[in-house]
Amino acid sequence: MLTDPAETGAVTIALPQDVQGEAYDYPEYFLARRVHRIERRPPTAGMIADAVRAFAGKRRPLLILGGGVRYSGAEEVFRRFAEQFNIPFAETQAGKSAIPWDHPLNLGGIGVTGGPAANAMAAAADLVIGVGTRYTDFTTASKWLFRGEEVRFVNINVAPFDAGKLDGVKVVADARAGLEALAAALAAEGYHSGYRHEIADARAAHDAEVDRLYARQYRDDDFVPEVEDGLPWRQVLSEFASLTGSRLTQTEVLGVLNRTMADDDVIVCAAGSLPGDLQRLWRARGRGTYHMEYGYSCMGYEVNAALGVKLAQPEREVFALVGDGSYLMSHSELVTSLQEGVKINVILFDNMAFGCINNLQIDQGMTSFGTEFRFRNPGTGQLDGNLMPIDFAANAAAYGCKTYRVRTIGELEEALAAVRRETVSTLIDVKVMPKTMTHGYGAWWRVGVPAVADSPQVQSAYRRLRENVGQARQY
Ligand SMILES: Cc1ncc(C[n+]2csc(CCOP(=O)(O)OP(=O)(O)O)c2C)c(N)n1
Ligand SMILES: [Mg+2]
Repeated sequence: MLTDPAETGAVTIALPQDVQGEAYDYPEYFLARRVHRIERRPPTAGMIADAVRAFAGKRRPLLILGGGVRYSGAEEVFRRFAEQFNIPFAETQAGKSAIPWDHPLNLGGIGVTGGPAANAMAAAADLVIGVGTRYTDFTTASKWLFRGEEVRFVNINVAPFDAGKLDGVKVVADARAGLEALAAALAAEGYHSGYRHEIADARAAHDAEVDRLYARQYRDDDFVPEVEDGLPWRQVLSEFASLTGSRLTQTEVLGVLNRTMADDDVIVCAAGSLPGDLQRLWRARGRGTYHMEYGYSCMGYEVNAALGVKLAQPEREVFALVGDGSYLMSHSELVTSLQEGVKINVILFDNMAFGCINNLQIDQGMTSFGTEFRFRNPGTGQLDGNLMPIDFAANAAAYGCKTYRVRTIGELEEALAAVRRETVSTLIDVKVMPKTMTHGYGAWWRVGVPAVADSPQVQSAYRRLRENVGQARQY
């Protein structure tokens, strides 16, 4: 099964302790050498004919570049397909960095954590061609994103389960083989999209937004954070600034990282507000330089996976981008990296919060509850005391890492230059202001909200939920 591209994946083998000590005489043939050929599954003529029919009369097609494009080594074929028929493409988390950000057809990230270009084009698309995508809840904005009256789907995927999603035309095939066959058939039909200036316009709007966010700086008097919600953020930001001495915004820090990293440096990330910010803002230049765990968005993956990436690609500089919450959940392989002499770099974004969950709970009608890292207040008995400062640099230094404390852009630039010269693992403890991550762009995410509640805010969040569910596709 693991040699099947559709079924492959991580495996856990759990043996009871007593079984591990037992002996068993396996027949020799069981251990005989076997060669498993990993074939590129070709599409059938019938599948391609169905797919070509779905293109008929479609003027506003949109490609989705999923992780399968990378796993199949289909990057170049995908790029040529897009260029040949003038079809823009949107990136999923797993697909990002297959094709550089500045390709004229690249619209950037799509979905709940996507940006303005891809989401606007998705809303207007009349045909979506998903290549190697699982159409997760995030990519489809809980099936709400694609709202063109006539929109249909063509899905190239080795997994039949995924190929059938959104009532699509199923091209159950390897991404590269499927795209090659479809390109030949579409060329024979003389297909071409109907776009004129729309792609360049959408890209320009997206780029301007990224530039704006990379330049976002805090000012004491008139600053309004990107996530302007019901948290008393004015108070929280000034408390944060006086406690840490930092006035850095998360998006300006990402701008500096993007500008200073080498084209083949790898970034690793998984959970918190960073995946959304990175899918929207990260300008990936080198192929395979963006490694995001977004199957489960599992907190604690970042530091540990960075070690795995470094073992696989020792010639590259590897950076784990991790929130304070995720770092606290698990970072134990930092110690392993020191033990093994395998250098990784951790860039820790400390906003003293489960920031994205704080945003989410307030957006769903709650007040801030247990998601800011605050001391328990003896007066109220609640977790609403002062913010709890943690010296993460001291924590990693105790293990033996080289560490840096960052509160200004100057300190950040110095630290980024310094870590490249190090041979041991490093940690940069960057204090970033709460609420300065990006917000959403023309997407929605289905989150459970109580149907019955006293709070008018929760009642209205529930009404919004029902409205959006009503607009989403059923299947
Ligand atoms: C193992 C695990 N538990 C819980 C969650 C739900 N969750 C997603 S992000 C998050 C908080 C992340 O906080 P932090 O790492 O500080 O990132 P921030 O949102 O502040 O940027 C939680 C609890 C998860 N994704 N994975
Ligand atoms: Mg945090």
